Amino acid sequence: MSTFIGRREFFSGIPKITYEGPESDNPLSFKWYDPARLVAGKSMEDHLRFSAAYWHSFCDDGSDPFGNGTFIRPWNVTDPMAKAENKADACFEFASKLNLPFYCFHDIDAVDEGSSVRESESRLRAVTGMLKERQEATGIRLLWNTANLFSHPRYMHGAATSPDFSVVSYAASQVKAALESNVELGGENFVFWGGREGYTTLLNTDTKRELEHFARFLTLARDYGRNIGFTGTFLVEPKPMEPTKHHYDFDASTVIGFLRHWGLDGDFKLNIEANHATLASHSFAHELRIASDAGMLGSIDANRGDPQNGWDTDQFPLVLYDVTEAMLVVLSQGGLGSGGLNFDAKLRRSSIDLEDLFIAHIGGMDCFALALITADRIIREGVLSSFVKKRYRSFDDGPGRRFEEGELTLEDLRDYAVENGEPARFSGRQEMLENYVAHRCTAR
Ligand code: XUL
Ligand code: CO
Repeated sequence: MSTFIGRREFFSGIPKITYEGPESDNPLSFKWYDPARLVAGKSMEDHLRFSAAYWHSFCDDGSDPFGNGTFIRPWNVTDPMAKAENKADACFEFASKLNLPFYCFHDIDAVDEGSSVRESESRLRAVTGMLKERQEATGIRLLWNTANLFSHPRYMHGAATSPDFSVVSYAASQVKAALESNVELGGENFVFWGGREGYTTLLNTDTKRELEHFARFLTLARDYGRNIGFTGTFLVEPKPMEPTKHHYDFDASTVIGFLRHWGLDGDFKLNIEANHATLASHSFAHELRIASDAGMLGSIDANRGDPQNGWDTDQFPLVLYDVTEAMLVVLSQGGLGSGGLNFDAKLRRSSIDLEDLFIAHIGGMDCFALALITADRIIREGVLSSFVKKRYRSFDDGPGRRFEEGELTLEDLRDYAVENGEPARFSGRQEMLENYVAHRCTAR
Protein backbone atom coordinates (compact mmCIF):
# COMPACT_ATOMS: atom_id res chain seq x y z
CA MET A 1 0.00 0.00 0.00
CA SER A 2 1.61 3.32 -1.02
CA THR A 3 1.15 6.44 1.08
CA PHE A 4 -1.92 8.43 0.16
CA ILE A 5 -1.85 12.21 0.43
CA GLY A 6 -5.13 13.95 -0.35
CA ARG A 7 -5.67 17.64 -1.07
CA ARG A 8 -3.89 18.36 2.19
CA GLU A 9 -1.34 16.37 4.11
CA PHE A 10 -2.32 16.26 7.79
CA PHE A 11 0.39 14.01 9.23
CA SER A 12 3.33 15.49 7.40
CA GLY A 13 5.91 14.77 10.09
CA ILE A 14 5.01 11.11 10.19
CA PRO A 15 6.47 8.61 7.75
CA LYS A 16 4.91 5.37 6.62
CA ILE A 17 5.10 2.98 9.57
CA THR A 18 7.11 -0.15 8.84
CA TYR A 19 7.99 -3.37 10.58
CA GLU A 20 11.33 -3.04 12.38
CA GLY A 21 11.08 -6.07 14.67
CA PRO A 22 11.02 -6.53 18.45
CA GLU A 23 14.50 -5.12 19.00
CA SER A 24 13.62 -1.70 17.59
CA ASP A 25 13.27 1.24 20.00
CA ASN A 26 11.52 3.42 17.46
CA PRO A 27 8.01 4.17 18.79
CA LEU A 28 6.88 4.80 15.22
CA SER A 29 7.59 1.26 14.04
CA PHE A 30 5.91 -2.13 14.29
CA LYS A 31 7.60 -4.60 16.60
CA TRP A 32 5.36 -7.59 15.73
CA TYR A 33 2.94 -6.56 13.00
CA ASP A 34 4.59 -7.74 9.81
CA PRO A 35 1.67 -7.75 7.33
CA ALA A 36 3.15 -10.31 4.93
CA ARG A 37 4.33 -12.78 7.62
CA LEU A 38 2.54 -16.08 7.31
CA VAL A 39 0.82 -17.52 10.36
CA ALA A 40 -1.13 -20.77 9.98
CA GLY A 41 -0.84 -20.45 6.21
CA LYS A 42 -2.30 -16.95 5.96
CA SER A 43 -0.71 -13.49 6.07
CA MET A 44 -1.02 -11.45 9.25
CA GLU A 45 -2.80 -8.79 7.24
CA ASP A 46 -5.46 -11.28 6.15
CA HIS A 47 -5.87 -12.69 9.64
CA LEU A 48 -6.19 -9.40 11.44
CA ARG A 49 -8.02 -7.14 8.97
CA PHE A 50 -7.35 -4.00 11.04
CA SER A 51 -9.63 -1.02 10.74
CA ALA A 52 -9.52 2.65 11.74
CA ALA A 53 -12.57 4.04 13.56
CA TYR A 54 -13.54 7.43 12.17
CA TRP A 55 -15.32 8.62 15.30
CA HIS A 56 -12.43 8.24 17.71
CA SER A 57 -9.58 9.21 15.43
CA PHE A 58 -11.05 11.98 13.30
CA CYS A 59 -14.09 13.29 15.23
CA ASP A 60 -13.23 13.04 18.93
CA ASP A 61 -12.17 16.35 20.47
CA GLY A 62 -11.06 14.92 23.83
CA SER A 63 -14.07 16.24 25.75
CA ASP A 64 -15.54 14.24 28.63
CA PRO A 65 -18.59 14.80 30.89
CA PHE A 66 -16.49 17.12 33.05
CA GLY A 67 -14.53 19.13 30.55
CA ASN A 68 -14.27 20.60 27.09
CA GLY A 69 -12.31 19.27 24.19
CA THR A 70 -8.53 19.29 24.42
CA PHE A 71 -7.59 18.25 20.86
CA ILE A 72 -7.00 20.82 18.15
CA ARG A 73 -7.28 18.99 14.85
CA PRO A 74 -6.18 20.66 11.63
CA TRP A 75 -9.06 19.11 9.68
CA ASN A 76 -11.72 20.81 11.81
CA VAL A 77 -13.06 23.75 9.83
CA THR A 78 -16.51 25.36 10.05
CA ASP A 79 -17.96 24.53 6.65
CA PRO A 80 -19.45 21.01 6.96
CA MET A 81 -18.56 19.77 3.48
CA ALA A 82 -15.02 21.17 3.65
CA LYS A 83 -14.61 19.50 7.05
CA ALA A 84 -15.98 16.23 5.64
CA GLU A 85 -13.47 16.29 2.82
CA ASN A 86 -10.64 17.12 5.23
CA LYS A 87 -11.60 14.21 7.47
CA ALA A 88 -11.75 11.86 4.49
CA ASP A 89 -8.23 12.97 3.53
CA ALA A 90 -7.03 12.57 7.12
CA CYS A 91 -8.56 9.08 7.41
CA PHE A 92 -7.06 7.75 4.19
CA GLU A 93 -3.63 9.30 4.82
CA PHE A 94 -3.66 7.89 8.35
CA ALA A 95 -4.77 4.41 7.29
CA SER A 96 -2.30 4.23 4.43
CA LYS A 97 0.61 5.36 6.62
CA LEU A 98 -0.33 2.75 9.24
CA ASN A 99 -1.08 -0.02 6.76
CA LEU A 100 -4.67 -0.33 7.98
CA PRO A 101 -6.61 -2.06 5.18
CA PHE A 102 -10.05 -0.95 6.45
CA TYR A 103 -11.99 1.93 7.97
CA CYS A 104 -15.39 2.25 9.70
CA PHE A 105 -17.73 5.18 10.23
CA HIS A 106 -21.10 6.38 11.50
CA ASP A 107 -23.09 8.54 9.08
CA ILE A 108 -22.55 11.68 11.14
CA ASP A 109 -18.83 11.00 11.60
CA ALA A 110 -18.34 11.34 7.88
CA VAL A 111 -20.36 14.55 7.60
CA ASP A 112 -22.39 16.64 10.04
CA GLU A 113 -26.11 15.94 10.00
CA GLY A 114 -28.19 18.40 7.94
CA SER A 115 -31.22 20.29 9.20
CA SER A 116 -33.69 17.91 7.50
CA VAL A 117 -33.81 14.30 6.36
CA ARG A 118 -33.33 15.40 2.78
CA GLU A 119 -30.32 17.58 3.57
CA SER A 120 -28.69 14.79 5.60
CA GLU A 121 -29.31 12.34 2.76
CA SER A 122 -27.73 14.59 0.18
CA ARG A 123 -24.72 15.34 2.39
CA LEU A 124 -24.11 11.65 3.00
CA ARG A 125 -24.42 10.94 -0.70
CA ALA A 126 -21.85 13.63 -1.46
CA VAL A 127 -19.38 12.40 1.14
CA THR A 128 -19.89 8.81 -0.02
CA GLY A 129 -18.57 9.96 -3.40
CA MET A 130 -15.49 11.46 -1.71
CA LEU A 131 -14.87 8.26 0.24
CA LYS A 132 -15.30 6.12 -2.85
CA GLU A 133 -12.67 8.13 -4.75
CA ARG A 134 -10.25 7.66 -1.87
CA GLN A 135 -11.01 3.94 -1.58
CA GLU A 136 -10.20 3.59 -5.26
CA ALA A 137 -6.99 5.60 -4.93
CA THR A 138 -5.68 3.60 -1.96
CA GLY A 139 -7.28 0.13 -2.02
CA ILE A 140 -8.48 0.75 1.55
CA ARG A 141 -11.93 -0.80 2.06
CA LEU A 142 -14.98 -0.23 4.20
CA LEU A 143 -15.19 -2.82 6.99
CA TRP A 144 -18.54 -1.43 8.13
CA ASN A 145 -20.59 1.66 8.53
CA THR A 146 -23.54 2.40 10.77
CA ALA A 147 -26.11 5.05 11.60
CA ASN A 148 -25.59 7.11 14.74
CA LEU A 149 -28.99 6.74 16.44
CA PHE A 150 -27.88 7.95 19.85
CA SER A 151 -26.25 11.42 19.82
CA HIS A 152 -29.06 13.67 18.62
CA PRO A 153 -31.54 14.82 21.33
CA ARG A 154 -34.42 13.32 19.33
CA TYR A 155 -33.12 9.90 20.40
CA MET A 156 -33.30 10.64 24.13
CA HIS A 157 -36.07 8.02 24.60
CA GLY A 158 -34.56 5.55 22.14
CA ALA A 159 -34.40 5.22 18.36
CA ALA A 160 -35.92 1.99 16.97
CA THR A 161 -37.38 1.50 20.47
CA SER A 162 -38.58 5.08 20.98
CA PRO A 163 -42.15 5.37 22.25
CA ASP A 164 -42.66 7.97 19.48
CA PHE A 165 -43.29 6.65 15.96
CA SER A 166 -41.94 9.84 14.37
CA VAL A 167 -38.58 9.15 16.05
CA VAL A 168 -38.60 5.52 14.87
CA SER A 169 -39.22 6.82 11.34
CA TYR A 170 -36.42 9.36 11.59
CA ALA A 171 -34.06 6.60 12.71
CA ALA A 172 -35.19 4.51 9.74
CA SER A 173 -34.37 7.36 7.36
CA GLN A 174 -30.79 7.38 8.69
CA VAL A 175 -30.43 3.60 8.39
CA LYS A 176 -31.79 3.67 4.84
CA ALA A 177 -29.27 6.33 3.78
CA ALA A 178 -26.43 4.57 5.60
CA LEU A 179 -27.25 1.28 3.84
CA GLU A 180 -27.23 3.04 0.46
CA SER A 181 -23.85 4.55 1.30
CA ASN A 182 -22.59 1.09 2.30
CA VAL A 183 -23.64 -0.51 -0.97
CA GLU A 184 -22.03 2.31 -2.96
CA LEU A 185 -18.78 1.77 -1.03
CA GLY A 186 -18.85 -2.02 -1.20
CA GLY A 187 -19.00 -2.31 2.61
CA GLU A 188 -18.39 -5.80 3.97
CA ASN A 189 -20.65 -5.45 7.04
CA PHE A 190 -23.26 -3.10 8.46
CA VAL A 191 -23.44 -2.49 12.23
CA PHE A 192 -26.21 -1.75 14.68
CA TRP A 193 -25.10 -0.53 18.08
CA GLY A 194 -28.21 0.33 20.07
CA GLY A 195 -26.84 3.02 22.36
CA ARG A 196 -30.30 4.29 23.28
CA GLU A 197 -32.19 1.03 22.70
CA GLY A 198 -33.02 0.23 26.30
CA TYR A 199 -34.46 2.09 29.24
CA THR A 200 -33.52 4.37 32.09
CA THR A 201 -36.55 3.32 34.16
CA LEU A 202 -39.03 0.48 33.83
CA LEU A 203 -41.71 2.78 35.24
CA ASN A 204 -42.31 4.54 31.91
CA THR A 205 -41.35 1.69 29.58
CA ASP A 206 -43.31 -1.00 27.71
CA THR A 207 -40.38 -3.39 27.25
CA LYS A 208 -42.44 -5.97 25.34
CA ARG A 209 -43.61 -3.46 22.76
CA GLU A 210 -40.15 -1.89 22.42
CA LEU A 211 -38.51 -5.25 21.76
CA GLU A 212 -41.13 -6.05 19.12
CA HIS A 213 -40.44 -2.69 17.48
CA PHE A 214 -36.72 -3.35 17.61
CA ALA A 215 -37.14 -6.67 15.80
CA ARG A 216 -39.44 -5.08 13.22
CA PHE A 217 -36.93 -2.29 12.62
CA LEU A 218 -34.00 -4.69 12.10
CA THR A 219 -36.15 -6.82 9.80
CA LEU A 220 -37.05 -3.81 7.64
CA ALA A 221 -33.39 -2.77 7.50
CA ARG A 222 -32.36 -6.30 6.54
CA ASP A 223 -34.97 -6.46 3.79
CA TYR A 224 -34.09 -3.05 2.40
CA GLY A 225 -30.36 -3.80 2.50
CA ARG A 226 -30.82 -7.08 0.66
CA ASN A 227 -33.10 -5.40 -1.90
CA ILE A 228 -30.51 -2.78 -2.81
CA GLY A 229 -27.74 -5.35 -3.13
CA PHE A 230 -26.06 -5.48 0.28
CA THR A 231 -24.56 -8.96 0.39
CA GLY A 232 -22.42 -8.50 3.50
CA THR A 233 -23.15 -9.35 7.11
CA PHE A 234 -25.42 -7.37 9.39
CA LEU A 235 -23.88 -7.07 12.84
CA VAL A 236 -25.36 -6.27 16.22
CA GLU A 237 -22.90 -4.98 18.81
CA PRO A 238 -23.83 -6.01 22.36
CA LYS A 239 -23.28 -3.65 25.29
CA PRO A 240 -25.00 -4.00 28.65
CA MET A 241 -25.45 -0.36 29.62
CA GLU A 242 -24.15 3.19 29.11
CA PRO A 243 -25.65 5.50 28.09
CA THR A 244 -28.90 3.80 29.19
CA LYS A 245 -29.29 1.94 32.48
CA HIS A 246 -30.06 -1.20 30.52
CA HIS A 247 -29.44 -1.94 26.84
CA TYR A 248 -31.62 -4.58 25.19
CA ASP A 249 -28.50 -5.87 23.41
CA PHE A 250 -27.02 -6.67 26.83
CA ASP A 251 -24.46 -9.31 25.90
CA ALA A 252 -23.76 -12.02 23.33
CA SER A 253 -26.18 -14.57 24.81
CA THR A 254 -29.02 -12.04 24.95
CA VAL A 255 -28.47 -10.89 21.37
CA ILE A 256 -28.18 -14.45 20.04
CA GLY A 257 -31.49 -15.35 21.71
CA PHE A 258 -33.16 -12.23 20.32
CA LEU A 259 -31.91 -12.75 16.76
CA ARG A 260 -32.93 -16.41 16.77
CA HIS A 261 -36.33 -15.65 18.25
CA TRP A 262 -37.10 -13.17 15.47
CA GLY A 263 -35.61 -15.26 12.65
CA LEU A 264 -32.77 -12.80 12.01
CA ASP A 265 -29.89 -15.19 12.67
CA GLY A 266 -29.43 -16.02 8.99
CA ASP A 267 -28.40 -12.44 8.16
CA PHE A 268 -27.04 -11.10 11.42
CA LYS A 269 -23.93 -11.89 13.42
CA LEU A 270 -22.30 -10.19 16.38
CA ASN A 271 -19.69 -7.48 16.63
CA ILE A 272 -18.01 -8.17 19.96
CA GLU A 273 -16.28 -5.32 21.77
CA ALA A 274 -13.77 -6.09 24.53
CA ASN A 275 -14.78 -3.25 26.85
CA HIS A 276 -18.49 -4.02 26.41
CA ALA A 277 -17.76 -7.60 27.45
CA THR A 278 -16.12 -6.51 30.69
CA LEU A 279 -18.92 -4.00 31.38
CA ALA A 280 -21.28 -7.00 31.21
CA SER A 281 -19.11 -8.79 33.80
CA HIS A 282 -17.76 -11.15 31.16
CA SER A 283 -14.28 -11.52 29.78
CA PHE A 284 -13.57 -10.54 26.16
CA ALA A 285 -12.84 -14.19 25.38
CA HIS A 286 -16.11 -15.30 26.98
CA GLU A 287 -18.19 -13.09 24.67
CA LEU A 288 -16.20 -14.23 21.65
CA ARG A 289 -16.59 -17.87 22.62
CA ILE A 290 -20.36 -17.62 23.13
CA ALA A 291 -20.78 -15.87 19.77
CA SER A 292 -18.47 -18.33 18.04
CA ASP A 293 -20.21 -21.38 19.54
CA ALA A 294 -23.44 -20.07 18.02
CA GLY A 295 -21.75 -19.60 14.63
CA MET A 296 -22.39 -15.89 15.03
CA LEU A 297 -19.01 -14.27 15.70
CA GLY A 298 -18.80 -11.74 12.89
CA SER A 299 -16.37 -9.00 13.83
CA ILE A 300 -14.52 -7.37 16.73
CA ASP A 301 -14.26 -3.89 18.19
CA ALA A 302 -10.76 -4.07 19.60
CA ASN A 303 -10.10 -2.08 22.75
CA ARG A 304 -9.80 -2.60 26.50
CA GLY A 305 -11.41 -1.23 29.64
CA ASP A 306 -9.77 -0.10 32.82
CA PRO A 307 -10.03 -2.83 35.45
CA GLN A 308 -10.97 -0.33 38.16
CA ASN A 309 -13.31 2.01 36.25
CA GLY A 310 -16.86 0.86 35.71
CA TRP A 311 -17.40 2.55 32.38
CA ASP A 312 -16.44 2.18 28.75
CA THR A 313 -12.96 3.71 28.69
CA ASP A 314 -12.21 2.52 25.13
CA GLN A 315 -8.45 2.22 25.63
CA PHE A 316 -6.17 0.63 23.08
CA PRO A 317 -5.64 -3.13 23.57
CA LEU A 318 -2.33 -3.98 25.22
CA VAL A 319 -2.86 -6.90 27.58
CA LEU A 320 -1.29 -9.82 25.76
CA TYR A 321 -2.79 -12.62 27.87
CA ASP A 322 -6.37 -11.41 27.29
CA VAL A 323 -5.83 -10.78 23.59
CA THR A 324 -4.21 -14.20 23.18
CA GLU A 325 -7.30 -15.82 24.72
CA ALA A 326 -9.35 -13.81 22.21
CA MET A 327 -7.21 -14.89 19.26
CA LEU A 328 -7.54 -18.53 20.36
CA VAL A 329 -11.28 -18.19 19.71
CA VAL A 330 -10.81 -16.39 16.40
CA LEU A 331 -8.24 -18.89 15.09
CA SER A 332 -10.29 -21.85 16.30
CA GLN A 333 -13.23 -20.75 14.20
CA GLY A 334 -10.98 -20.29 11.17
CA GLY A 335 -10.88 -16.47 11.24
CA LEU A 336 -13.36 -13.64 11.12
CA GLY A 337 -14.53 -14.11 7.53
CA SER A 338 -15.75 -10.73 6.30
CA GLY A 339 -15.24 -9.24 9.77
CA GLY A 340 -12.14 -7.57 11.11
CA LEU A 341 -10.50 -5.86 14.06
CA ASN A 342 -11.74 -2.32 14.35
CA PHE A 343 -9.94 -0.07 16.82
CA ASP A 344 -12.92 1.30 18.71
CA ALA A 345 -10.37 2.93 20.98
CA LYS A 346 -9.50 6.49 21.80
CA LEU A 347 -6.64 8.56 23.08
CA ARG A 348 -6.68 9.85 26.64
CA ARG A 349 -7.65 13.51 26.52
CA SER A 350 -4.18 14.67 27.48
CA SER A 351 -2.59 12.79 24.56
CA ILE A 352 -3.10 15.71 22.23
CA ASP A 353 -0.50 15.20 19.52
CA LEU A 354 -1.26 13.68 16.14
CA GLU A 355 1.71 11.40 16.74
CA ASP A 356 -0.15 9.92 19.74
CA LEU A 357 -2.82 8.59 17.34
CA PHE A 358 -0.16 6.62 15.48
CA ILE A 359 1.60 5.37 18.58
CA ALA A 360 -1.67 4.15 20.10
CA HIS A 361 -2.63 2.20 16.98
CA ILE A 362 0.85 0.72 16.65
CA GLY A 363 0.59 -0.64 20.21
CA GLY A 364 -2.80 -2.21 19.51
CA MET A 365 -1.68 -3.72 16.20
CA ASP A 366 1.49 -5.15 17.71
CA CYS A 367 -0.48 -6.63 20.60
CA PHE A 368 -2.89 -8.43 18.26
CA ALA A 369 -0.03 -9.54 16.00
CA LEU A 370 1.87 -11.07 18.91
CA ALA A 371 -1.32 -12.62 20.26
CA LEU A 372 -1.93 -14.17 16.84
CA ILE A 373 1.54 -15.72 16.81
CA THR A 374 1.11 -16.93 20.40
CA ALA A 375 -2.37 -18.36 19.86
CA ASP A 376 -1.25 -20.15 16.71
CA ARG A 377 1.58 -21.79 18.64
CA ILE A 378 -0.78 -22.81 21.45
CA ILE A 379 -3.20 -24.35 18.96
CA ARG A 380 -0.41 -26.19 17.15
CA GLU A 381 0.96 -27.60 20.39
CA GLY A 382 -2.49 -29.00 21.16
CA VAL A 383 -2.02 -28.99 24.95
CA LEU A 384 -5.28 -27.17 25.61
CA SER A 385 -7.38 -28.97 23.02
CA SER A 386 -6.23 -32.42 24.12
CA PHE A 387 -6.79 -31.50 27.76
CA VAL A 388 -10.34 -30.37 27.02
CA LYS A 389 -11.03 -33.41 24.89
CA LYS A 390 -9.85 -35.69 27.67
CA ARG A 391 -11.92 -33.82 30.25
CA TYR A 392 -15.10 -34.83 28.41
CA ARG A 393 -14.04 -38.34 27.46
CA SER A 394 -16.87 -39.92 29.49
CA PHE A 395 -19.20 -38.79 26.70
CA ASP A 396 -17.11 -40.28 23.89
CA ASP A 397 -18.56 -43.78 24.08
CA GLY A 398 -20.81 -46.00 26.14
CA PRO A 399 -23.75 -44.53 28.07
CA GLY A 400 -22.29 -40.98 27.97
CA ARG A 401 -22.40 -41.05 24.22
CA ARG A 402 -25.90 -42.48 24.20
CA PHE A 403 -26.95 -39.63 26.53
CA GLU A 404 -25.56 -37.09 24.05
CA GLU A 405 -27.40 -38.80 21.25
CA GLY A 406 -30.69 -38.55 23.12
CA GLU A 407 -31.05 -42.29 23.65
CA LEU A 408 -31.27 -42.29 27.45
CA THR A 409 -34.10 -41.32 29.79
CA LEU A 410 -33.90 -39.69 33.19
CA GLU A 411 -34.57 -43.12 34.73
CA ASP A 412 -31.62 -44.57 32.77
CA LEU A 413 -29.38 -41.89 34.25
CA ARG A 414 -30.63 -42.69 37.72
CA ASP A 415 -29.94 -46.41 37.23
CA TYR A 416 -26.44 -45.61 36.00
CA ALA A 417 -25.83 -43.55 39.16
CA VAL A 418 -27.03 -46.44 41.35
CA GLU A 419 -24.76 -48.89 39.59
CA ASN A 420 -21.66 -46.71 39.54
CA GLY A 421 -21.87 -45.08 42.95
CA GLU A 422 -19.99 -41.95 43.98
CA PRO A 423 -18.11 -40.46 40.98
CA ALA A 424 -14.31 -40.40 41.21
CA ARG A 425 -12.85 -36.89 41.53
CA PHE A 426 -10.27 -35.41 39.21
CA SER A 427 -8.40 -32.11 38.95
CA GLY A 428 -9.33 -29.37 36.47
CA ARG A 429 -5.62 -28.33 36.49
CA GLN A 430 -6.58 -24.67 35.99
CA GLU A 431 -3.33 -23.24 37.33
CA MET A 432 -1.28 -25.56 35.16
CA LEU A 433 -3.16 -24.40 32.06
CA GLU A 434 -2.97 -20.73 33.05
CA ASN A 435 0.76 -21.09 33.66
CA TYR A 436 1.14 -22.69 30.26
CA VAL A 437 -0.65 -19.83 28.47
CA ALA A 438 1.24 -17.20 30.52
CA HIS A 439 4.51 -18.93 29.63
CA ARG A 440 3.62 -18.94 25.95
CA CYS A 441 2.93 -15.20 26.23
CA THR A 442 6.50 -14.58 27.35
CA ALA A 443 8.45 -17.31 25.54
CA ARG A 444 9.67 -16.36 22.05
C1 XUL B 1 -20.08 2.60 21.81
C2 XUL B 1 -19.57 1.84 20.68
C3 XUL B 1 -19.88 2.38 19.34
C4 XUL B 1 -20.13 1.32 18.30
C5 XUL B 1 -20.61 1.87 16.99
O1 XUL B 1 -19.78 2.07 23.05
O2 XUL B 1 -18.88 0.86 20.84
O3 XUL B 1 -18.85 3.23 18.96
O4 XUL B 1 -18.99 0.58 18.07
O5 XUL B 1 -21.75 2.61 17.10
CO1 CO C 1 -17.88 -0.39 19.51
